[in-house]
Amino acid sequence: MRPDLLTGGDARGDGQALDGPAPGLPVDPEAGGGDEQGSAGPAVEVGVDAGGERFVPRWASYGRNLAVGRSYTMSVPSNDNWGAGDPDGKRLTDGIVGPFYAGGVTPMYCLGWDDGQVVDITVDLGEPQRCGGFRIHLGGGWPWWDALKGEVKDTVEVLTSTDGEQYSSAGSFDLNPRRKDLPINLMLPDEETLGAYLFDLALPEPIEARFVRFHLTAKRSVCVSEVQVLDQIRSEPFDLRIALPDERPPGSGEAPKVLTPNGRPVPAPQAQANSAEPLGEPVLDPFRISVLA
Ligand SMILES: [Ca+2]
Repeated sequence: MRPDLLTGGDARGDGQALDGPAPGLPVDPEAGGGDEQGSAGPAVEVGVDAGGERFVPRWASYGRNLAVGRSYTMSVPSNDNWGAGDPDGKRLTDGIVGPFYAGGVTPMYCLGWDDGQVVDITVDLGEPQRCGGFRIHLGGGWPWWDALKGEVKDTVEVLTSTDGEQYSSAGSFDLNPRRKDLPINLMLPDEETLGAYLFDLALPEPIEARFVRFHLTAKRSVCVSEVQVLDQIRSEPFDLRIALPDERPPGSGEAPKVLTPNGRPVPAPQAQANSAEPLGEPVLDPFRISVLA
């Protein structure tokens, strides 16, 4: 079992509780989960922080792409499914990355390979360079597997070499990242799926390499629009610092605000004035007004 499943709760961040009630929610004795004697198990008090390590998102930044414009070889040529192909032999390092969405025009930016094919894409950086990480934009083809649902079965390993003869592994891409693993500065498609993505593989410390090989094993009709070699990939804690309405700095003179039902903060006096008009129905929870105003 993956370690993050052991924590229970909504570890994927996708709203699907994995096991048992979410922390802080009351336990329903009729819903099972008790011991063999039929008791309901330990009760969870409503509104009490169940504790645990606070999750802080991370902000990713990417260094210089050492592979852009560089030549590459492929052990298996691209197919031409849905407009895929590589007529000039430049598409994988032309700096153009395909959409974060499968289908539509995506294959037209890509090279394609079919289920069962194993291809080595080897980029020549021209001279030995310090490499801090790698990226590959990959997706369907068909089917349109959603990486966020853990559906991707393709694999991509990176191997590097200084002489073009002896290669050693630099690790494999995680092609099924969890929501918590995605950088906070990524904007997902509206459906919040990842049918295609510019996956990254950051190294714990830079390595010296001239040749970088992406060893792809296709488990479907897969599309790849770009491979990248970065001099660095940084991932730093980034707290969104969403302030609750009652968290005004003391003495700041900032007007108290309340949240509308759709989450927009508005000045409390304005909200109270608006709540009686035009239909006479309050737009705010009276409890919040009385506490926060
Ligand atoms: Ca490209």
